[in-house]
Amino acid sequence: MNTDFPAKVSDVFDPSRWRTVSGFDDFQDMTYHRQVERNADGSVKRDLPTVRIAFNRPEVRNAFRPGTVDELYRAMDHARMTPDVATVLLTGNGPSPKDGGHSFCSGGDQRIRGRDGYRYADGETQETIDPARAGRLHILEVQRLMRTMPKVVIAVVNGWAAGGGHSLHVVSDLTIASREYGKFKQTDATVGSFDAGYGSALLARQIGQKAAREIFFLAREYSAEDMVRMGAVNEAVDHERLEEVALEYAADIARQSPQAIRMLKFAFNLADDGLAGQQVFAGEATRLAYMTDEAVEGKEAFLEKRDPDWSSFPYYF
Ligand code: S0N
Repeated sequence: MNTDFPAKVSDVFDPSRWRTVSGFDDFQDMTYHRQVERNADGSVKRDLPTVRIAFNRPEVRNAFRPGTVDELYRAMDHARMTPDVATVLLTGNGPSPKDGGHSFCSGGDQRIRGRDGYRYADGETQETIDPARAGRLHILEVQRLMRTMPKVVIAVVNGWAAGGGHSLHVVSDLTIASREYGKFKQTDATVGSFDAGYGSALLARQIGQKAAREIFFLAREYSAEDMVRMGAVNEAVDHERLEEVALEYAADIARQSPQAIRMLKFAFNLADDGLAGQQVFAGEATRLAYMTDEAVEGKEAFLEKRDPDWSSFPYYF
C-alpha cells in the first residue's frame, strides 16, 4: 500500500503519473503536479520533465480571481526556473461537483470585477482594497511569462475555454482539446471586456483576421474539431485519453535539444513580439555567445588589463 499518490483532481488525472510539487501547499485555487516514474510498489522512482498546472475552481468553470492569478504565476514561474522541466501542461480540474460541467478556464471571475476596475479578493470592499495590488490586470503578466519562458506550454483544454481562458489557450505554444468537452467561446465582448493584446492580435496571426474577428465579434461556441480546422488547436483527442496524449506530446518535446527548443520558441515569437521579442531572442543568443572562446577572450583581456587578441577568431563569410 503506498500513500504518496496525490488526490485525483480531475476525471482525466491519473494520480500514479504525478506527485504534488512541495512548497505550494498554500494553494487554494490551483494545483501543481510534477510527472513521475514510479517503482512497482508505487514509490517515486524519478521525476520526469513535465509539470501540470491546473485551475481548481470547477464550480465556477475555473474562473480566475486575483488569488488564482497569483498562484498561477507562482507555479508557472517555478516551472520556468526548474532546470529539468521541459514542458508545462496548463489545464483545468473537474468536472464541477455542482453540475458535472467540464472547464479549462472561463476567464476573469465576473462576481469580483468592480466598477472601479479593481479585482476584489474574498471579503474585500472598495474601502479596504489595496489599490496598489488590486488594480492590476495581472493575468497579462501570466500571459507574458508563458510567452517568454524557455519551456513549451501546452494548453490541455478539457472543457470550456472562455473569455480570458480562451486567451490563455491562444498564448500557449500548443493546444490539444477534448473532442467531447473541449469548447471555445470568446465572451470578452459579451461582458464588456476585451483582450486587445495576445488574446486577439496573436489569434489573428494564428488563424487569420477574418476568423479571429468572427470569434470575438460573434462570441459563438466552437468545438475542438472546429478549432482544429481553423488552425487554432493542434489536435482533438478522445476525452479519456486527453492527459495521456498531452504526456505523449511532452515526451516528444523532451527528446529534442533543450537549446534548440528555446531558440525555436523565441524565434517563432520574434516577429510578432517586436523589440520585446527580439530582446528575448537576443538574450539567449548572448548566452550562447558567452560560451565561445572568443567571448571568453574579451572578458579575460579586460580582467587582465590588456588588449584582446582576436587573431585566432576568423571573420566568417
Ligand atoms: C463558460 C460558460 C460558457 C459555460 O456555460 P455553462 O456550461 O452553461 O455554465 P454556467 O451555468 O454558465 O456556469 C456554471 C457556474 O459557473 C459560474 N461561472 C462561469 N463562468 C464564470 C466566470 N467567468 N465568473 C464567475 N462565475 C462564473 C456561473 O455563474 C455558474 O454559477 P452558478 O452555478 O452559481 O450559477 C459560461 O459560464 C460563461 O459564459 N461564463 C462567463 C465567461 C466570461 O465572460 N468570462 C469573462 C471574460 N472576460 C475575461 O475573462 C477578462 C479576462 C481578464 O481578466 C483580462 C484579460 C485581458 C485584459 C484584462 C483582463 C481583466 O479583465 O482583468
